[in-house]
Amino acid sequence: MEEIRKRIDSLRREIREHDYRYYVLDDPIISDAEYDALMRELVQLEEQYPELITPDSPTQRVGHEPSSRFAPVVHREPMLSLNNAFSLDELEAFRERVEKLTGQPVSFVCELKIDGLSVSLDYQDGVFVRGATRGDGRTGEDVTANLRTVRSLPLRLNEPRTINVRGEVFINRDDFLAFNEERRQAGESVFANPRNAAAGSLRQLDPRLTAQRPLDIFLFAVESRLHGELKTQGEALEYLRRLGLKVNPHYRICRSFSEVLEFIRSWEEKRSSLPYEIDGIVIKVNEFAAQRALGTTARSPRWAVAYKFPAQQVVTKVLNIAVQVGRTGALTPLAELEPVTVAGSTVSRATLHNEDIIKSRDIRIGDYVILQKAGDVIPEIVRSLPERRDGSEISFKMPERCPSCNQPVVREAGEAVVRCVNNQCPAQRLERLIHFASKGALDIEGLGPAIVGQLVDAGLVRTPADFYRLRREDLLQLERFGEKSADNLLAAIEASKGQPMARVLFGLGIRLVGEEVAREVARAAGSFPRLMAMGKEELMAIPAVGEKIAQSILDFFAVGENRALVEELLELGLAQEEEPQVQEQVLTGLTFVVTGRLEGFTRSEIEEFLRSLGATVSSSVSRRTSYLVAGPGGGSKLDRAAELGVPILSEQELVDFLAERGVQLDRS
Ligand code: 0OX
Repeated sequence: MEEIRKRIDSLRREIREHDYRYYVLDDPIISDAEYDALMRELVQLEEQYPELITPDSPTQRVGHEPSSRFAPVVHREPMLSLNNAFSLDELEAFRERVEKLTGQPVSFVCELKIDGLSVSLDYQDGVFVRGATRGDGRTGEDVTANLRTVRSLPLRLNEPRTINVRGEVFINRDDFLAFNEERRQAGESVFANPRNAAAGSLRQLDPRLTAQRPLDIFLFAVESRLHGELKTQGEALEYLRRLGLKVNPHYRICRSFSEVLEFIRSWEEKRSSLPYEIDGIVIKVNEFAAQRALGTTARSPRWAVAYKFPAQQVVTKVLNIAVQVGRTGALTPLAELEPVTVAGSTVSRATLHNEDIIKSRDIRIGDYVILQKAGDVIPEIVRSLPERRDGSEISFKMPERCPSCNQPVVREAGEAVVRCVNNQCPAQRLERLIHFASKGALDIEGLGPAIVGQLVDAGLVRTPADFYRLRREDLLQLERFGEKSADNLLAAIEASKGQPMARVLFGLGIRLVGEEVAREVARAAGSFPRLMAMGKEELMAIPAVGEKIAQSILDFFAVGENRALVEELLELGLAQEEEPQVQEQVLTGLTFVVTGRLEGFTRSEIEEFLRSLGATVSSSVSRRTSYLVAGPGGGSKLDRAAELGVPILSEQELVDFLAERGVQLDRS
């Protein structure tokens, strides 16, 4: 018994830790399958020994505690989670239970299990008024402002209904890869998979950042109040679609269980052809009457089950753990693997992200490890196989000095990343030069990593400005350079002088300044001299620039060498002035709330526009609100504004208000 109690305690501790990493940090260190295994072991033990159940056991709640960063939302109906079936046997058990409990034949609806995060949406008189995460199933987080930025989420339904619906927010695989690449290039940490990226994006504190994330949504449930007028899940899905909500088209109503099995089989094969990740199939009893008869447990409905696809895992060996120094100085451990094929491609390397992950997964050089392709995207080392060790394995330790420049590295408090902070570090310099010439930046044809390396080794190039001082005779001395290739490269370098400021800015490799941010900053500043003169407030007035980005830009230009580089580039003829499009900040100090339906814009467009003029935009009316902008269907915000004496502007009045301040607001 004591043994059991100990095991239960240790499982609970482990699960809590993983919950925290998964839900709070968006940075899990074990696979879903492993997590499920821990949870199942705990559930089984508690079933055997119910006297050991405590109210704070992870089995006693559905999800995670809502974080205090967002306002809590109590779900009118709890957001249930799904029981999993990991084998066809377990699926068969589900069917038998359903048949036994209903005592009659039922039909099923099979849906793709979208690998994202569940949300609840409230529409009032057809207008999207609130959205929340699932949280612990009873209380979630108010992420309305962030959900408003999801383009496929209609802010108004086709019918003026008051309704609660549920769905899954996710990111397409390609969008995820591009987004991660952009983060990598901007020196930011990358997400392990699309699900984490979606979760992190939806729980951004600044909706302007969420707006730049490629979030998407599928809806799959209506509140039970509608179960009178709608008789089946199939009808509910059709109805959601009629309302204008996005419903995944690949669902099927199955009259028999063999059709369910056929559906599962066919999607196991086809899943990789979908643009988004699915991690299984959800099987739901179709008839709402039968659903009601089956009921729910505290955690999940008895009328539904999630069949989880087996993860694609293989075993391979870690030959070495190398440490790469990135452009921003981040040291990243990289496992070099004995090449294996997993989910259709050969993998010989896998990032280990950071030291903490290597420690927690206990991965040593020489270990056999389980390699998984999470949803066919990025290969990931899930864990080591200690039972296969022979004693020759070597523990990994992050070097205390940069492997390139030998200067001491630093790890900032609260950060998992170790950095080389030596601006002169050769590895960083090389990466910065490669980045400067790369496709998203100056896009200099023929100036790829190998040639840049050659130029650096020959002592011809130290900073990006040196590219523009290369001479024909310099290149001709180099191996593999003939007259033609030298001329071509010089022409490509010369041509890059015409690239817009945004690309040069991105090419500088300022931390947190990705392509998109660089475009917005360049547009707002108009020129480098103006940008270098901007203060923090001014920078932060640019949509897409939050405090961290503003600080990063200031830090960059505070370094004399960086300013000198930009000045040299300008002298060489790069980034010549463009028309400044900087908006005068005529609304600084004013707070706006926008409600109801507007004619010429979406609400988020008008909000972004107001912000670009210096206004603060809030989602609720308070004493601090300067103006409420209200279109038809405004609802409760109008009452609140009237109550507090907050002036209300119609759309036309807003246009006039802005015109008086010299700003033209064009309806499209
Ligand atoms: C999904 C998905 C998730 C309704 C009752 C319990 C779970 N990830 O695609 N959940 C549900 O259903 C809810 N359906 C789905 N398709």
